[in-house]
Amino acid sequence: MIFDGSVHQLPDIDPTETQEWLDSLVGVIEERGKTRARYLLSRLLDRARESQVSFPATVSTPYVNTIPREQEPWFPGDEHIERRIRAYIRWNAAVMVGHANKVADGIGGHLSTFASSASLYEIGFNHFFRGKDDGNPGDHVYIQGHAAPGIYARAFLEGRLERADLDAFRREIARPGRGLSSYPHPRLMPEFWEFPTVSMGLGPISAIYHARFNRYLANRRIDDTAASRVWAFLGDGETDEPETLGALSLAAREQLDNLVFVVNCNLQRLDGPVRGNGKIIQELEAVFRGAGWNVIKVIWGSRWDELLMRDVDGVLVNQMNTTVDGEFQRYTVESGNYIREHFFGPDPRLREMVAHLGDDELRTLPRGGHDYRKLFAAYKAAVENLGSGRPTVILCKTVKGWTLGPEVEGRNATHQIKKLSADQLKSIRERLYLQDEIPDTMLESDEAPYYRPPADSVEYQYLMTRRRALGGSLPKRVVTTRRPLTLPAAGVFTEFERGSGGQAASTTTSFTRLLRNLGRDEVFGPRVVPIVADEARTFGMDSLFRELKIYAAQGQKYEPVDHDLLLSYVEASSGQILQEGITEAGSMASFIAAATSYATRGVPMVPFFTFYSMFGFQRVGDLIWQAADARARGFLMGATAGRTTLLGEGLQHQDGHSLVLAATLPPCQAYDPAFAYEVASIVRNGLQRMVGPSVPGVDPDVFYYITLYNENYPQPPAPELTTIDLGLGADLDTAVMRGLYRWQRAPHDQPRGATILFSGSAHGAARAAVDELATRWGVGAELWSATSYKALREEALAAERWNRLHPTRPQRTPLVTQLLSATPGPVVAVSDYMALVPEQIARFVTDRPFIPLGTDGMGRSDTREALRRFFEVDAPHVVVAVLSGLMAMGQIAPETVDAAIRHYGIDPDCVDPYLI
Ligand SMILES: Cc1ncc(C[n+]2csc(CCOP(=O)(O)OP(=O)(O)O)c2C)c(N)n1
Ligand SMILES: [Mg+2]
Repeated sequence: MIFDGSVHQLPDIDPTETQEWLDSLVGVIEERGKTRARYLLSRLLDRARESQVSFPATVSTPYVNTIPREQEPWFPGDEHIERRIRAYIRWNAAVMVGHANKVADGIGGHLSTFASSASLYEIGFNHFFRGKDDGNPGDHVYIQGHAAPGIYARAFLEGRLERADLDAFRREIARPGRGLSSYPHPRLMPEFWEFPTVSMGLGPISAIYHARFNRYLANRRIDDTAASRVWAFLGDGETDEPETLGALSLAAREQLDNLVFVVNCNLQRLDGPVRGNGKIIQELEAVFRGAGWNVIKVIWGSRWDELLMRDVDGVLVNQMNTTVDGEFQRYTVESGNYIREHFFGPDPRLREMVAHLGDDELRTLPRGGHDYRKLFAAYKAAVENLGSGRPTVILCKTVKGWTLGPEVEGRNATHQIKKLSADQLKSIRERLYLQDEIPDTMLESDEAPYYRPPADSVEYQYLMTRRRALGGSLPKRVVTTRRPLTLPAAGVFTEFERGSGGQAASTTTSFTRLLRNLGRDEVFGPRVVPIVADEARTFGMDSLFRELKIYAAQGQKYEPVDHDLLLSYVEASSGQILQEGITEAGSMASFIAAATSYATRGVPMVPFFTFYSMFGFQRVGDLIWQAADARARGFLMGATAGRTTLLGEGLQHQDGHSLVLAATLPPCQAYDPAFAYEVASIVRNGLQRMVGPSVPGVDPDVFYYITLYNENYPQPPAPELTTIDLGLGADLDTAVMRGLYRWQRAPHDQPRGATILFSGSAHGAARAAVDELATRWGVGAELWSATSYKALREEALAAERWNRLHPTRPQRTPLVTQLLSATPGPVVAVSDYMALVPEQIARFVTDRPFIPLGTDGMGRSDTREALRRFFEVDAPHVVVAVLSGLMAMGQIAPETVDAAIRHYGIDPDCVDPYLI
C-alpha cells in the first residue's frame, strides 16, 4: 500500500532521473497548460496500472462520463419504441398524481422524482431486471419511494393495473384492499411491492445487506443466488442519510459485485439544491471510490460528445469541472442564450465551440441520465462487472421534473408540485409528442385521460416481449416456498421445561442454549441465522463461535489468537453467525434480509438478532418499522434488558422503555419472560406461527421481540398443570402466549388477599414480597406471570371495540379481565420497565385498585439492589404497594402502610426517581 506523502520517507536513488521527469512536467504546464498536464498524468497512471505498478486510486475523475463514446456498446433495443413507451408512462404517472389531487385536495404524490428517473427505470425494465415468472427469484429491485407513480404507470401499461386502480392512488380506504399505496409498502400491497424504501436511507442499507445475505445463502449452500442481482435506486439528497453511505465499505469488503446502486442525481432534494455550492456527483464519486466501489458516472448525453471531442484545450472539461451544481440547476431553467452567455460565454474558445448551435439546441443539450444509450452502456458495464469483486454505483445526472414543463422542471419547489393545470398538461403532451394518442378533445374534459397502447400496438408488444424475455413483470411479491423448512424436533425445547435444577442461570444464557439446540437440529438447524452486533460475549454467545462459526465470505485467513481455546474465534465461509460488528442498523438490515427470505427467495430463514435492548427500538426503530412493513418474520432478542437488571452501566445502557416502543408496532409480538421455559415456549410457538404450516385466521407475517435478562437465578421448572390452574384451564403454551397466567397460588390462611403480576426479572421482587406479605402483614398474595402486556391490551381493545360496534349482541369480556376477575384483593404489577408497560391493562381491571410499579426515570450506575430500591420496584416497595391497595379497599388502616414504610426504611420524602 502507498499513502500520500510516503515519497518523502523514501530515499531518491537517482535524483537526476527524478529531476528530468519533474522538468518535463513543468515544461508541459508552462507550454501547454494545466489541463494537458493533468491529461498526461492520468495517462501515466493508467499505464502504471496496466503494468501492475500499484498506485492508490485517485478518488475523483473529471466531470465527464466514465464510459467514453468509443467504448459504448451497441444498443440492442429499439430506441424509438422505447421512447414512446416511456412517454406513455410519464404521461400516465403525471395524470395519476394530478387526478388524485383533484379528487382529494392535498392527498399528495410526486411528479418530479419519477420524471427525472423515468429512463433510469425503463432501461432496467427493458433490458436488465430479471423477473421471477419462471419460478426463480430473479433480481431484487429497490425502487426509490417517491418514484412509485411511475412504477404504477408501467404496471398499467402492462395490464397489471387498470384505470380504476390508478384512480385509487393514495385512496386505500376509499377502495379497501385495492388502493395503490403512496409508496412501496409490502404491508399494504403484498402482491406488488417487495421492498419498503421511502424512509430515506433505509432502502440503500437494506440493499447492501440483502446482497450480502444472498452471498451468505450461497456460501452456506442453502440457495443458489448467483442469478440474482440487487439493484438499489436512490436519490442524491438521500445520500445525506448516514444509513445510505454508512455500509458502503462492507459492500466492497464483502466483494458484492452482485449489487448495483443507481443514484438519481437530479441535484435537488425537497427544499432546494443538494450541493448548491459543490458537486454532488463528484462528492459521491470520491466517497464510493474511496470505499472501493466501481463508479460509473453518466453525466452528459450523447450530444455533448461532439463538443467534448473538439475540446482540444480542455476548456470545456474545465468549465464542467468548475461549475457548481447550483449553477447547473439554474441552466435547466434558463434560456439557451443565458447558457451561451454564462456557461460557454466567458471563454471565447468555448463560445466558438457552440457557435453552430441555436439557443434551443443549447437549452436542450441533454443530461446523461436522460440518454438511453449512455444509460445502457453504464448498466451493461455494471452487469459485466460481476466477477470483479466490486459493487457498482452509477451516478446519473438528471433534471428534476424533466419533461414536466418550465414551471416544474428544475424549480426548487418541484418536489412538492402535485397538480397540473390544463395548459401544463397540454405542454407535457406536446413535449412527449402524444398529440395523436391524446387529441385536444380528450383534454377538454375535466379529467385528463390515461393512455394505454392497444394490445396489438408495437409498443405494447415490445413492452411485453421484453418483460417476457426477462422473466416477467416487476415489481411483484410472491410467497412461494422453493426450499421448505422443517420445524425443529420437540426435544430441542424440553430441557427448559425442567428448569435449571437449582443452578443459577439467566434467561440470556438459557436462550443461548436454546439457540445452540436449534442450530444443532439436523434439518432445521441450517435455517437459523444468529445475528450479533459485536456483543456476543456479553450474552455468552461466544460459546457458539466454534460450533456454528462466524460467517466470513473469504474464510479465515489467519490463525486466531485464541485458536487453542475451546471457544476460539472461528470464521468460515460456511459460517452461520452473522457477526456484524458495531452496527445495529446493519444488523437490522441483515435481519430484514433473512426475515423476508421466505418471500424474496422462497427460502424461509429464521433470524435471531440479539442486541443490547437499549440499542434496539430506540436506536434503529425506523428499521424495525421497515421490517414490519416488509412483513419480516423472525426474532429480535432484547438482551441486557431492564432498567435495574443491567447493573452498573448507567443511563445510556439501561433500558426501561423498549417495551413501550415495541407496543407501537402492530405486527410485533412483544414478550417479557421471566423464566427459561417461557422463552422456550415463546420461541417454539413463534416458529410455529411464522414458518410452520399456515393456520386460517392467523397472520404469519409477524416478528417477535423477546427481552432477555442477565440476572442469574435458579430457573424454575414449568408449572405442573395438575397442581395449578394457569387461568381458565389453559395449557402452558396458551397461557404464556396470551400474556398472563397464574404462576403461584396464594399462601393459605391469610386474612386478606392480593394479586401480584410480575414480568421479566421483576419476579424476584414479587416472589420475595409474597413471603413478606404472608409472614409479616397477614396478606396472601397470588402470583401471576405477565409475559405480554401488549398481547393482553390488544385482545382487550379488540373486545372493547367489538362491544362498541355491536351494542345489541352479547358483550365480550376482555381476556385479562376474565383472568383477573377471580383473583383476590388489589392488583400490583411490577416490572423492570416503565410503569406504562403494565399500565397497558390498567383500564381492564375495573373493580379494584391497579397499581403499576415501574422504573420510570433515567438510568444510573449502581448495584441491582440499590437500583431497585431507587426506582421503587424492590420487594419492600411491592409490599407497600399491596398494602396501599388494601388500604384503598378499606381492608387495612393507613397506619399499617405507614408502619411498613418505616419498617423497610423507605424514605417517603426522597426525590421521585423520575425527576432526577
Ligand atoms: C428519513 C426521511 N426523512 C425525510 C423524508 C422526506 N423526504 C421525502 S423525499 C425528500 C427529498 C428527496 O430528495 P432526493 O433523495 O434527492 O430524491 P429526488 O426526489 O430528488 O429524486 C425528503 C426530504 C423521508 N422520506 N425520509
Ligand atoms: Mg434529488
